[in-house]
Amino acid sequence: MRREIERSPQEPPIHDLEPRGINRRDLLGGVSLVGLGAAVGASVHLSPNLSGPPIPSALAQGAPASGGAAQPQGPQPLDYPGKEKGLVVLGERPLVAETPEHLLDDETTPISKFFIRNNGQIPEATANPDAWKLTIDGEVNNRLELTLAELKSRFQPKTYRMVLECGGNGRSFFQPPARGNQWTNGGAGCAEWTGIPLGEVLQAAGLKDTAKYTAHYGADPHLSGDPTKDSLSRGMSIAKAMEPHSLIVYAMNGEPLPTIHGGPLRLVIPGWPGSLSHKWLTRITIRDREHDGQGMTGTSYRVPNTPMVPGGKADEKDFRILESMPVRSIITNPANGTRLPAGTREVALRGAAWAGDLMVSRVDVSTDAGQSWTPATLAPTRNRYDWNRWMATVALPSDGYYEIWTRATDSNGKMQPPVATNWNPQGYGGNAMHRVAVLVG
Ligand SMILES: Nc1nc2c(c(=O)[nH]1)N[C@H]1C(S)=C(S)[C@@H](COP(=O)(O)O)O[C@H]1N2
Ligand SMILES: [Mo]
Repeated sequence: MRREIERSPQEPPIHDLEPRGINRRDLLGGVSLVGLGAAVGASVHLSPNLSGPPIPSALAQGAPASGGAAQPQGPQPLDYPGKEKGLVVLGERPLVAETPEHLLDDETTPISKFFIRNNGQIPEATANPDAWKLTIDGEVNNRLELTLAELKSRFQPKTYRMVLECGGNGRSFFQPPARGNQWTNGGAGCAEWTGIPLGEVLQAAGLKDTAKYTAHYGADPHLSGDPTKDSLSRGMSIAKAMEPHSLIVYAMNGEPLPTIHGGPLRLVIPGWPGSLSHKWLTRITIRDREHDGQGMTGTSYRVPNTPMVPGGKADEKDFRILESMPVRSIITNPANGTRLPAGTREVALRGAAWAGDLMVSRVDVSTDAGQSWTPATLAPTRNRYDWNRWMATVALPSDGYYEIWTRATDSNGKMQPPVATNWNPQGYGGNAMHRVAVLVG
């Protein structure tokens, strides 16, 4: 049986997933708003006829218990050293946790709020990070074996703030549900990554004419413990590997890369699915053809060339590898379910937007389900692959219930759809417009 890379064995079968509209994330909103004002109360319910963006009908059921154990169906808050409890566990073995949108309100995502995605076991922290070894082999003239210390001394480090986004981000918006971790929009974060451009290291190894594709290997044991199996082994075109922002990273937000994020050494391949950003990196083999490691075949990280019937049968021959991630914007403040004082007549919104390999050309917000739109102001990015923070103010003509929507458009003119489109078996590219509900009064 083929393993499905984005689905952890511990996840409930599809038919156990929460019904549409009762979204873990909304339940979370209900418990996490203590500092922001009361959650929207029992009067709130929402149109159930739109699949996709989160809708806070769950809030109408009252505040859920905060203890995950007491409420097995509710959101499971993460309990992990150095991580905020507000992160939501999507899977325990392997450990997967997402960041609710309102916790992505920092310009640079702190390590404590950064999402976690594993396919295998988490390796033990290494006692001597500088002695960590990376091998570059395959279609190269000089096989390289470099310690982290040598890597740092031989090459010029670069620091960029860049979005890392799981290929399955937004998967929960698909209808019928797609296989895998049910990410809302929280399988993404934007951190400052410090490392050595991968292209410079490949240049030092000397790429042969036959060099076509990378293959990534790391130190995380397979869940089964079987040493002959890789938890994950993905790869990319040489062209992507040679981009100046494709980094071999050893520091995150100015700190040594934490073990949970792949420390002491990982790849960060911005714009493309997070699975290319290999953690606990030990070896990159250059191949003369497309890599066929764990996570490269079948429908893993692949999307159909022609639109398929939602829930239908896939013809794997008609699939291509997912490369650049689609455009996405999120509202990071106010949080979904925020109650504003009676008489409030406008609300200042903050958010973030990004677009894979492309730029964000605009972000618009709506309080009338998309009948009219107000442009947001985009803050400049620091460097390519950084996200755009954005701001907007919208009028709230009376007290009562509002849904605020955001949509971004990329530099090719492609806009987020109101619902997740292009259904595919493993749920990639679910970039439906993000919505939050607020109650005035
Ligand atoms: N070695 C290894 N690297 C890995 C993974 C993994 O399971 N093993 N998961 C990948 C996936 S699917 C994602 S989305 C990112 C998540 O990185 P993070 O946990 O630092 O947020 O790591 C990638 N790198
Ligand atoms: Mo991922």
